[in-house]
Amino acid sequence: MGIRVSEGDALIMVDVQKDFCPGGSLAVPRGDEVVEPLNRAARKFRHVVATQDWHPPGHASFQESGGPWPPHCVQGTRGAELHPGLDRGPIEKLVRKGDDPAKDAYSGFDGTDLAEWLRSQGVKRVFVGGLATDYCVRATALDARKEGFEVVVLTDAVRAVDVNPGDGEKALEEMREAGAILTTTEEIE
Ligand code: VGL
Ligand code: ZN
Repeated sequence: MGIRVSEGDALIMVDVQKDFCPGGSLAVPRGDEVVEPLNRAARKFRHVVATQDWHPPGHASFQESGGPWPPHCVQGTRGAELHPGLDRGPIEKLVRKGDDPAKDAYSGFDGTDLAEWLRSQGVKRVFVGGLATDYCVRATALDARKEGFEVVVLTDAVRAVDVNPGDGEKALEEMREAGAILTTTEEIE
């Protein structure tokens, strides 16, 4: 019943950054728990992408600028670094987004060359994990569908902010309705 990973597949590890993990400025509850399943999954893929939320100081999404979030993932700061436990070896491409001071970009496809790059590598299907289920994972998975990729969401390798209880579950349901397959890293081989 497993899903077999092949050449035309890519793993997208969304925003596994210090600021989104316990101790960070926008900590996702148990956010660090995505690291181990993502490291295990990454070994199976020919293509691994890591996205980074990458905001200039005073970004529009920060509360000081009238946005919803505390300052986080400011370009060049420790908090914007990938979680130290995340294996760098398998990462083939780093995608930074959210660098326009005036607008937020939750999706790894928003304002980046990710779709073109994936197509140039012959990728047809993307597996998505990381942080946070209800924001950047959701937006990245939905955009991947819009860009014509098959999408598999790794539910054991995502964690939600859950500003409102149930947001994470609702986001998973939305991704499923958009055609994403929900599975776990245990099911891929
Ligand atoms: C994210 C809130 C603000 C995320 C990024 O990576 O899910 N959430 N910026
Ligand atoms: Zn952000």
